Amino acid sequence: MHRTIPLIANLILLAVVSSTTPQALAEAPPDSLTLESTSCAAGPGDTLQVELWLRNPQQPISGFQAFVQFDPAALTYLGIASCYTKCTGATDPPCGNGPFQLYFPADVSNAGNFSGAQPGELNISGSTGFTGPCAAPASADARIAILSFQVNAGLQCATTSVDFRDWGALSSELSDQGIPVPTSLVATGELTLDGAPPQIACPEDVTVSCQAFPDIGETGMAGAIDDCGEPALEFSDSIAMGEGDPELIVTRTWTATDACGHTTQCVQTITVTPSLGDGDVNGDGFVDGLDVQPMIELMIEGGTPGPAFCAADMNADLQINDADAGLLVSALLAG
Ligand SMILES: [Ca+2]
Ligand SMILES: [Ca+2]
Ligand SMILES: [Ca+2]
Repeated sequence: MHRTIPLIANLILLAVVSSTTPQALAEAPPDSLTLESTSCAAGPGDTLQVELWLRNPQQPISGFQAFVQFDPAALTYLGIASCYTKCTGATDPPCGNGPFQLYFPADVSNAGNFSGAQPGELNISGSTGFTGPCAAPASADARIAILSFQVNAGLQCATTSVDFRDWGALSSELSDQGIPVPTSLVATGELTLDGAPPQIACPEDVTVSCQAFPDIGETGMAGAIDDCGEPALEFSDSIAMGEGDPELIVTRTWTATDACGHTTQCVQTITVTPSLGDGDVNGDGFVDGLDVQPMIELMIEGGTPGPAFCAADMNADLQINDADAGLLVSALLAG
């Protein structure tokens, strides 16, 4: 007989490495222009996307100018793969939903072509229309453009950033009806260019007793390495009854995640064998009436191997049911 026990949502964070990945700005400063990269999961030859956003406008915004700079030794601008999120006229999703209609340059692929341009410089600006459906000023967060870059060769694990700059006397800023709006500029911050997932090694498959199962010292830890830093390790379990003799088969999926969000998994099989429970379901050192209620809860809700489950499994069949409750009652009556 094969019975599947409800999957346990047993996700244990074993090690967390602080991530250098900039996240989308949950709380941007008022009236800000931001450069955001949702992922640094790009290595040499990969495409890195950086989005230009209007964030948290406190007043109507009808225009912007963004003078962008990047390290041309690290990144190559991919104009054709980039796009404005034009109010109208754009063809590639999600590039058809921005607040601004008029752009300079009209084609974002030419953002690096302007008088006096230096390598690594992009100039883009735009405004809402004077009339028509795109005439309303922006009043909410809006993605203005998606800028695509190729990560240059030999840069695995290098860091870079995409920033704002001034252009002569002009600043990167928002505006309304041609009047500059005091603007907070938020650049990408440091991006680790990482195109490779971590490597992971699972612990050996093991057989442990019910009581020993929750102890990671008994079942073993996975190991993981990443070329750009220490990855985070976590696992999740799914548990099913084994065939034949009472035993539980725990399929433990280990996942290593690097700071850029690449993941690698491996699977460990843990066989849990029964052991006689002592009835101390609440773990207070006594077998008494206080153990009845948690026993009933385990009977109703089920459970997975752990101190309470194993203590309640008084007939050692890896199930908590009437038989265990009866044995507990007998133990209580026997004093
Ligand atoms: Ca990596
Ligand atoms: Ca107890
Ligand atoms: Ca039992």
